[in-house]
Amino acid sequence: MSQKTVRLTMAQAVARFLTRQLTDIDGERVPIFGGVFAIFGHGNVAGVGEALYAVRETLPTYRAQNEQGMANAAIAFAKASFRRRFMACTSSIGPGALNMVTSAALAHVNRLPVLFLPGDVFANRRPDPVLQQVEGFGDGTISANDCFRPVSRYFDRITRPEQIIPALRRAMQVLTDPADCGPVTLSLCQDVQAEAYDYPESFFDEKVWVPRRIEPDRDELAAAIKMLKEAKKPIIIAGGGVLYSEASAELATFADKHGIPVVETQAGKSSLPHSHPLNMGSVGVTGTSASNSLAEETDMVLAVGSRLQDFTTGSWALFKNDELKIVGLNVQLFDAGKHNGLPLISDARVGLKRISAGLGDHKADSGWTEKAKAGKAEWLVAADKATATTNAELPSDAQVIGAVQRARGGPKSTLVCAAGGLPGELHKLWQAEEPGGYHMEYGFSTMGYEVAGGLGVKLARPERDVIVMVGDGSYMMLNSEIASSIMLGAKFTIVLLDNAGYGCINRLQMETGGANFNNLLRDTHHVELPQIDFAAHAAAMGAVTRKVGSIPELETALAETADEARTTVIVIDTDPLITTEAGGHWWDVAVPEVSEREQVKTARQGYEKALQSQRFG
Ligand SMILES: Cc1ncc(C[n+]2csc(CCOP(=O)(O)OP(=O)(O)O)c2C)c(N)n1
Ligand SMILES: [Mg+2]
Repeated sequence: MSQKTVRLTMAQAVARFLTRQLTDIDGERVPIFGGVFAIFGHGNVAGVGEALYAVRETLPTYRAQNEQGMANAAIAFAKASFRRRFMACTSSIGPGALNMVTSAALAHVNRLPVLFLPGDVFANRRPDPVLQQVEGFGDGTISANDCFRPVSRYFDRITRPEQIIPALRRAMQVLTDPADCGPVTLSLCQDVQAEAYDYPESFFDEKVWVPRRIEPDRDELAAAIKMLKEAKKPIIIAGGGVLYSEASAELATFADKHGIPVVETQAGKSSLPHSHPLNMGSVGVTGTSASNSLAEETDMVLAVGSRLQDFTTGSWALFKNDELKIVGLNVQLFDAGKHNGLPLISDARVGLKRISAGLGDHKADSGWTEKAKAGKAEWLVAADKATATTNAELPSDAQVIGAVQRARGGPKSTLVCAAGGLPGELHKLWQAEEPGGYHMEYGFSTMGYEVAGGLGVKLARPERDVIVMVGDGSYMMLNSEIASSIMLGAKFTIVLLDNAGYGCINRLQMETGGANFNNLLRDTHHVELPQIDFAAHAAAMGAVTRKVGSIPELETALAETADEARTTVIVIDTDPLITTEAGGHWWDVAVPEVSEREQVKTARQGYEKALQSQRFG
């Protein structure tokens, strides 16, 4: 057999292969890789850098400011694309590579696709130790990039140029597989990037990837239908899998037809429009009173595309019905069978359709459906109260959310957030009308995701009004991709809530009996209290900036800057102590068993009592 071959370096083979991977979006063939984020160093500039230059017209390379920032932007791109498209990230060896490890974990937890291409040490070991090489005394095969292993769905180290052929094929399988989807790391030894090989031409044939929609197993489906028919008080938990399967229309039809209320996780919020009568809103620790009162009573949870993390289940103390049964409708058995749930392995869209067909005209008790609607009406009154305008000198996060919603909310906006007090408030209060209109990274809740995430969302969805809400702490941790957004003309709006510290952790500290210590800036060891001028800081990177002194001023600034051509940062001072009282649920945060502080002893008593409501296993 004589295969036609083409002589390329390994890095050139990677670049060419990536350009040939396509997908189909609404009948249009588009590259599946939206581009490559790159920060070069000696570990990738000569090999990968030269190769990316050659394909720059078809596979754009974007220069970022920080490897974690660029990786977070790439992950946000994939999330905003409902995993249908994704990006690659290349770094040098050592610090550049390890700056991406946190992002790899973020993608791993959130089941989001991203291709990491960090440079690695010389496979031939001739110049060892190279600059930035970590040397293992007892293991010659170890390099810093081994840190990617536990946080990659697939890891490979490329020590010969031909290894890239099976490695890239496997990488594409993992990136596009609905169940295994997550970060892939191909660690590219520097010398091997530059080595030539005669690659089969067929390796570079165009390939169109379409999402696999798994049909449910007949017996699992029958069991799930039977359980739903027998259930007196069923609810649906909508997780991120509903959005990734683009199953919103099927979920709405299902809820309407069978009268089953829907509660949303952080990743699943915006699965149904806020205005849908059976969308009860957020569930769990940051849940609405409407969702949580149903969850307390429910005898049957249909969890669709959810990891059932502790914020969703109220650390497994939320569900109070002894008869509770769980069906896990999920592409991944690992999630589907959690907490003794009946697994229903299926794509969300297909699974909902099949269950609905099996249920026929079956409807949940009308009393249950009516109770849900009444609970929602009651919740909306509480939510309106929390988000109403105010002239307070230091408004609450909820009041800022209300202002952003009034000025710029609506079907065209996408709200981006990740960590701090805001995710809980937004989960309860933000009103998303379109799938993906709410973009919350709350699997890893990584401080610093917000600004970089805004960039990734804007690159994926340029038609949307992207609004990032971020606390002062998260902003300080990672903000430099503002400069990248100016460079790329990928404009979005940042609303920065400055409460002078880690407000949510300070509140958690107080709730667990702790002294106010090391969270708010005023409670830290300091010689001088920092007075950070965030507007000046963002302006120095080229952003349009405003500092506003009240909620009405914020609304005006948001309206006035809506059409700015550049990324805009609006800063407002907020109260670190106020949160929305309505809704919510206990969260398991371990309180010390012994302490000299009376407040800790009291908190411990409350903690031990709360633990009694927890179901285990
Ligand atoms: C990288 C990272 N480090 C630490 C934490 C723990 N943490 C969660 S929220 C938070 C404080 C966030 O402060 P800020 O952004 O100002 O929001 P606020 O709590 O004031 O609303 C911290 C330290 C985290 N989630 N991510
Ligand atoms: Mg803060």
